[in-house]
Amino acid sequence: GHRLTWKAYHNFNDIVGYLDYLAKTYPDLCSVQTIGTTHEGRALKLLKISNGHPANEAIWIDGGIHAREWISPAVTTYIINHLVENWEELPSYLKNIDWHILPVLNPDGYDYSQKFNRLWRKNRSRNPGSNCRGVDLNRNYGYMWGGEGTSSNPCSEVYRGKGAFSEPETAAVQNFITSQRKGDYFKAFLTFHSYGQYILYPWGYSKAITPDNNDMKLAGTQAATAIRNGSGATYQVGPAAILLYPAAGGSDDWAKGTMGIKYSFTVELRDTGRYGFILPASYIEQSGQEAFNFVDAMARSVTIL
Ligand code: 0X9
Ligand code: ZN
Repeated sequence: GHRLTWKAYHNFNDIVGYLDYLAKTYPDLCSVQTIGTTHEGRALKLLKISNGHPANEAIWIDGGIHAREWISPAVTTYIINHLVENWEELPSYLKNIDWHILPVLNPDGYDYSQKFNRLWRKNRSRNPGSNCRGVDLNRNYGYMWGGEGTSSNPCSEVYRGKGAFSEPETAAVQNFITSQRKGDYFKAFLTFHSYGQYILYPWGYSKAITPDNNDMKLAGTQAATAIRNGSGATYQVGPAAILLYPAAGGSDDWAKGTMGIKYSFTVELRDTGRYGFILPASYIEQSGQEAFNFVDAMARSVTIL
């Protein structure tokens, strides 16, 4: 294991090596857990950062569910680095949280996008009866699975899979989150994508508005303000189906609708279209700082100050 730079996009093995390095270097703060195994046999490794206080609440962060959105694993590892390397100086509302961070939820797809097809989106599962590979993992979660904005065609970029949680990656997330302390241990569920500069919250499956829409809007707006105060970048805030498009089976809807995690957000990172998915690595530091400011604002919003 070893540290990472923020000047290049790293491959999956290097990212996992970084998690292992942290667990070895900071054993009182960091631990690595394998929550599942992909179709191609890669371990889904999650980093827990915690001071071990039993009263802590938790925040979930994942990245890399869509293979081609390389900025996402880059910023989730940036967030990890920022938390761990500055731990002693962090405010107590950040230190009294159990952080569960999975930087690469779709490592098979990520690897494929680095080696063979830069714009690959799905995982790499085989689909019986079809020559097309892969399921869109953000159409495979169990809340309103199969609805609008999804496809039953294995060749589609938004193929939902043959059933909810049919994929090892989504099943691993479901198993892990349901296996954690019950009650409202998880205060927030945050998932990083690109691109477009949006802070999205449920619902994604339909344009229906949640009963607590105003709470989500407030937390989202405060986070957008924190980002803007940092870098000047503008992030739009709103319900996913309205601001973007309806798409069912997303992880954000499942976190809120099934798991009851009130503050569930999808962040679409930089940029607004100039480079799109092919964002140059020179944007990692700036995007990482924006994502950290987002997470910091969320942690403030969801915990008692
Ligand atoms: O379509 C998606 O999965 C996300 N956009 S992306 O361009 N990164 O693919 C948006 C997901 C928003 N949430 C839901 N629709 N549930
Ligand atoms: Zn995405």
